[in-house]
Amino acid sequence: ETDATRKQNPSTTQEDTIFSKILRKEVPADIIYEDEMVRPLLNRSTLSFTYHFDVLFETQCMAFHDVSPVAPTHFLVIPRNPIPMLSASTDRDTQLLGHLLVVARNLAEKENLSDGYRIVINNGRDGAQSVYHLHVHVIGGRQLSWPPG
Ligand code: DGP
Repeated sequence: ETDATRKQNPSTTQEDTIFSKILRKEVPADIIYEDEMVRPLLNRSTLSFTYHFDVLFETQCMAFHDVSPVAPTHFLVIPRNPIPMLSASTDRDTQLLGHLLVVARNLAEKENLSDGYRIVINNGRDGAQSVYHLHVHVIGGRQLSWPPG
C-alpha cells in the first residue's frame, strides 16, 4: 500500500479529522513547531541530492498543545500525512516515525522538561485512541504514575 492508495482507501484514512483541519490552518491550535517548508532555492542543482532529500523529509510534521492537557505540559506531534494510527503505518514510514520522536525529544528540551516526560501513542480502541490521525503525545511537568489506567 502506497501513500497514494492509502489516501484512496476510506477504511484506513480519515482525511478530515480535526488534526487535518489544524494542519490546513482551518481550525486554530497553539502550534509550537512546524517543519520548515522547502524553498525554491533548495532546488538549485548546486545542492546535493542528500541535502535536498533531508530538507524534504524535514517538512513532514507539526506540533501543538493538546486542548485537554493531562499535565502542565502536554503537546502532540503529528505527521502531515494522515496515517490514521500506528498500526496503519508501513515499513516505508520508518523515517517519518523516527522523525516524530526526534521532534518530540527536541521540543521536550525546549519546553524545559529536563526532569523527564512521557511519550505516548494511543493505538485503536483498546489504546483509547480518539482522533484517528497518528499523533505522539508528549506529557510532562509533574510526576507521572505507572501503570496507566
Ligand atoms: P488520543 O486519545 O490519543 O486520540 O488523543 C487525542 C488528543 O487530541 C486528546 O488528548 C485531545 C486532543 N485534541 C482533540 N481535539 C483537539 C483539538 O481540536 N485541538 C487540540 N489542540 N487538541 C485536540
